Amino acid sequence: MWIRKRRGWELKESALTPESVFGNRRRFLAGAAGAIFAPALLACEKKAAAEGDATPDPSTGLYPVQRNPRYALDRDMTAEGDATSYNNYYEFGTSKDVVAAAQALPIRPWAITIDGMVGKPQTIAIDDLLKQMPLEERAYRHRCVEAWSMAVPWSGFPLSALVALAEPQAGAKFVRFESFMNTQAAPGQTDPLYPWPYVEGLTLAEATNELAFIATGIYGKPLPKQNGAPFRLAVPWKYGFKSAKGIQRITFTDIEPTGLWQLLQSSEYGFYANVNPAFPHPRWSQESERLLGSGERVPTQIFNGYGEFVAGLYPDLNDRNYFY
Ligand SMILES: Nc1nc2c(c(=O)[nH]1)N[C@H]1C(S)=C(S)[C@@H](COP(=O)(O)O)O[C@H]1N2
Ligand SMILES: [Mo]
Repeated sequence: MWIRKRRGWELKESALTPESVFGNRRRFLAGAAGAIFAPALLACEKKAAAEGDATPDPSTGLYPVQRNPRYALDRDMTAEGDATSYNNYYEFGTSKDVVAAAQALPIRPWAITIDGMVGKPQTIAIDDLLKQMPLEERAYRHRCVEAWSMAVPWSGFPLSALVALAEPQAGAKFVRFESFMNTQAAPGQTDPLYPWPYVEGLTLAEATNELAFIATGIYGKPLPKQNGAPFRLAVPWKYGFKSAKGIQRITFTDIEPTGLWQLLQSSEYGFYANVNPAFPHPRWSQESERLLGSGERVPTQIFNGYGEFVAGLYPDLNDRNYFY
């Protein structure tokens, strides 16, 4: 069995095993096509890593920020080394080992464009935005749809503060998050099997729920590139793929946004994707999860344990549409 105690230095090796038990995320894609593109991708990844962008992060001095005690954990915090070395970031490759490749992404200058159905459309530089936002730390659980999980201290601000800045129009019902597009830095984005850029969406009610958080830091420091620097979502009651990384554009709309995973395989990845152990993924159970680091398996909770905050958003807990 692959459930055993793992130490930090063993992570790279252990990272290869667990998801193969459930089947690779992209196994639904034609196996032959995947095999053809994989070697080209590896060569690109190495090149990008070698060219890495080493500009110091100008937001370093902002952290650490005060922890908000309202959001309690039911488990130990994941070790920093585990949360920052086992990542999903398909722009930089399909393995969990994207740290080196992700360093090629330039994260300054970086602007966030707010557009669509808003009273205050604007493009704002990340460091100007950080000065205006109420920064705090929140310890949140994170549950990947692949059934691994972690608990991390994000730094950042409530998404509702950014929604307020945008002044959504009365007809706006959804918020669409679009991540960066940079085929020079991100070799995964040259893989034609994926409909880049990465897109995700929330209803406006979800976006203004107190739990919805924009993370700009983690472990009292600016976000590392592999964790989505400089600006990502953290919506801990949903499967991890909803928490888009490397966001550059936020659009308010009356049309339900279609995420990248949903576009790829709508029978497996839907719009809501709220965590629920009672609804299995078509190819694996969601009843339990593997903690990054210890490898311990624990039961998965509905809404990832955040039901007290968000259950009211979803009128029918038996409706599968809310849970994939
Ligand atoms: N842009 C982008 N955002 C993304 C992903 C991605 O591939 N690209 N992967 C998602 C998935 S599946 C998960 S589990 C989390 C992983 O975040 P982490 O690497 O910081 O743990 O990011 C999510 N956001
Ligand atoms: Mo994920």
